Amino acid sequence: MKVAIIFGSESDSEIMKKASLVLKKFDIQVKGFILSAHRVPEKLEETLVSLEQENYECIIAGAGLAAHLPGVIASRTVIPVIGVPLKGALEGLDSLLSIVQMPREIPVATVGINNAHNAGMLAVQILSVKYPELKKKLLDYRKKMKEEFVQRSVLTEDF
Ligand code: RP5
Repeated sequence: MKVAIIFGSESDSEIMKKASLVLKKFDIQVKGFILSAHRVPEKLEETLVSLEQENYECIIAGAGLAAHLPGVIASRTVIPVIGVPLKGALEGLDSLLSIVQMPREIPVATVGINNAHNAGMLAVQILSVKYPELKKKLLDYRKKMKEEFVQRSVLTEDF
């Protein structure tokens, strides 16, 4: 089980790390790359070819501002791409719209602004269709999450 995480700048690392933490919790192999569709397009292209050859099953791509990176990646591979809009300006609305509004034929699944955690969760769900042991872990995780939520739902008297 292998997922690649690609983002446009070192300044995206802190947020994108959250996707990696989720994937590692589910014992998914993660490889991260700082690559940019406008700064190093050739290097991006080479990397996508090797991800295809190495049978990566999902790509999480984070970008801010004119966030074309996830769309460019999706145009060069049929590995499913999950885009993470990062908040660089305009509260992140610019990157959210750039990523979610992909024209017909080349989709990018898009999570909320800065929500790299959910990108990790969605990648786990995508892979769980193929791997029964991962599906079991995911169901156990959901069950635990639900139990913990219920435990916290009764507020103390001093609230
Ligand atoms: C995008 O531009 C990156 O994804 C980053 O979010 C934003 C700013 O990049 P830096 O100027 O910090 O390198 O390409």
